[in-house]
Amino acid sequence: QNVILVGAPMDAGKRRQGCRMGPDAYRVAGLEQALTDLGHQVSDIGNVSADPSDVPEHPHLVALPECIGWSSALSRAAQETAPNGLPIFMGGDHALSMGTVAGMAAHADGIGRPLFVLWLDAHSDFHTPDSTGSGNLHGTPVAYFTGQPGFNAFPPLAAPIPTDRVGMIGLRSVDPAERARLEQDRAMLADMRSIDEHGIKAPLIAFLDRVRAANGILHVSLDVDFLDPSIAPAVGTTVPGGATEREAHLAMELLHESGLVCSLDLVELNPFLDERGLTAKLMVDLAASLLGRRIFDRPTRSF
Ligand code: DIR
Ligand code: MN
Ligand code: MN
Ligand code: MN
Repeated sequence: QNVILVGAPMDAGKRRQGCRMGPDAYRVAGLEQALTDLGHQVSDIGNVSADPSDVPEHPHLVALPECIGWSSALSRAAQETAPNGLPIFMGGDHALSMGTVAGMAAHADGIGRPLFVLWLDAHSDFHTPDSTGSGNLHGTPVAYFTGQPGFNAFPPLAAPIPTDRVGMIGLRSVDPAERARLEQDRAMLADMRSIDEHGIKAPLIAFLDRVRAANGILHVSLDVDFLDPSIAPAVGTTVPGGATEREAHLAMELLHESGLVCSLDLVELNPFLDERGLTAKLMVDLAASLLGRRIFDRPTRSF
């Protein structure tokens, strides 16, 4: 398979800085080699930069013009790379998904297949510019690409994604305004309790069945804080009680087996907060599992 690494050193989606170093951390941690070793044709096209924007700064929203500039640039990067392989967007903070998902949705629309989005995150990132208390736009991408109101300053969506094509797994920090809106909506929500009760396989397979039944393709957006902070400390918004290393690998292996994944965001890695590259290396290993790394094929004789 062709895999295209796209650097997205976006740091504008929140106040705390450091995610701009993410793409280089993935390069240093050996992402390209790990995927090449699996037999893929991997190319690293370098880093995207934000388009200029003439929207004025906003009194409450952090770095609004820069976030808009990243959205258009990354939407274009997605539409340019997706016809040639599976793009991996090396972030960068989670506001980058405004652009990558919008671009992938336009691509999917062009090939006549619905785009589904799997959001692996402690947070639902379902604030609108009107509901965000922090003003950090990394808390808003899902609301944007599903066409919620309040995003008039942002690039118009070629193909808004209906909320019933969104699955969220790993939730454990949802603000009241997000929760109120999610409860009205039709996204598939698996909070940490669901994982505790049913394991991570059950909600994931249920969602993948939805994608397959609709002949869809799947964009995966992996936020570092999906993972438990004890194994993934390099993120500005740690929330205790996250996915374990084994749960995360199982999810990646099931995603690989599904054959449905068309694109991947790796977001919120802040290498400035990492411990000897631990988090960067774990994210590389998870990407490798998603791209086919496994111990044995299944079914195997080993039970
Ligand atoms: C948080 C953002 N709910 C906010 N969430 C994060 O600022 O509104 N997403 N960190 O991953
Ligand atoms: Mn997020
Ligand atoms: Mn998060
Ligand atoms: Mn918040």
